[in-house]
Amino acid sequence: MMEEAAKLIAHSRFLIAFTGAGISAESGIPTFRDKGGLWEKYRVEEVATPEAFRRNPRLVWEFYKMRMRLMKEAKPNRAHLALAELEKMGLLKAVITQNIDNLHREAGNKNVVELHGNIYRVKCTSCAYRENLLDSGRLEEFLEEEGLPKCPECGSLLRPDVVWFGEPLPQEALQKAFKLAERADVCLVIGTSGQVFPAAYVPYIVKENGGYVIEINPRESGITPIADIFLKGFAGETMEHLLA
Ligand code: BV8
Ligand code: ZN
Repeated sequence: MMEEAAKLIAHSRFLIAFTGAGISAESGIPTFRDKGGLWEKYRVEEVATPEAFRRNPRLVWEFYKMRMRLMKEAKPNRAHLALAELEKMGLLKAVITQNIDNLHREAGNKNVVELHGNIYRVKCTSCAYRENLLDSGRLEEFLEEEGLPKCPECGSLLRPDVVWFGEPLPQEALQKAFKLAERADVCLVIGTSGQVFPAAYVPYIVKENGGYVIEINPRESGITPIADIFLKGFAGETMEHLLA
């Protein structure tokens, strides 16, 4: 299986990767639906929906600031670095990620499509103000602030620039992801339970267009039934074997 997968990748014409929280698990970032995952401590309805934010913005900001603190300490792991290597080799055309942890960019990938936003970006709930706290260098100060973050332009509440349940995905990112999936002859699916839509359509679109799906996951997922090759294992060591 491993050799077959390595061959498919080496001879691919248009390789893409579709990643979820599992690829960042080895960087110390908890996944959502595994044991000890995020949704065990917080109910998603309480922290990742527009209603939750309207009802209790303090709780939602507590949740996202906790994740910002965690993610800013996290480093890309061997799996992220392997994908950056594949892009450098000219094989990997894009990474389509559900993750908001910025680790694919930090690993060196240039062509990254973020379907669910980015934890370091905040946006105003009223005007068009947006800020990437990493680029503006205000992340530390922002995390120190006690009260609810307010827009410097109009004074309204700021929110995380991520996609909550019940919210539409950024149209441009979603269209780009689906076009990439249509063109892909091989799609590496790494570390996703494949339960969240419309993101999880990506591997299905690859299949519908005659592409191959290689899945890397220590356990079966919603994608496994359509995977041509299922490499049961952790992302880091499996990606290293694939590139060996
Ligand atoms: C939408 C926010 C419509 C940012 C996330 C009712 C109303 C509206 C919509 C719905 C509804 N009911 C259902 C829906 C659809 C809903 C949905 O799909 N729900 C599911 C749960 C049934 N989708 C939506 O709501 C989407 N919006 O449909 O809007 C609309 C359209 C037009 C106009 C108005 C409305 C929005 C979905 C986005 C939600 N936001 N995150 C954040 O805080 O992160 S989703 C959340 O789950 C994360 O983003 C995460 O990326 C995503 C998917 O999870 P995974 O990445 O797969 O992670 P998970 O923990 O599940 O799995 C980890 C995997 O890794 C496991 O398989 C594990 O085995 C594996 N693993 C573990 N360790 C390793 C490993 N693999 C490799 N190596 C390891 N070491
Ligand atoms: Zn504003």
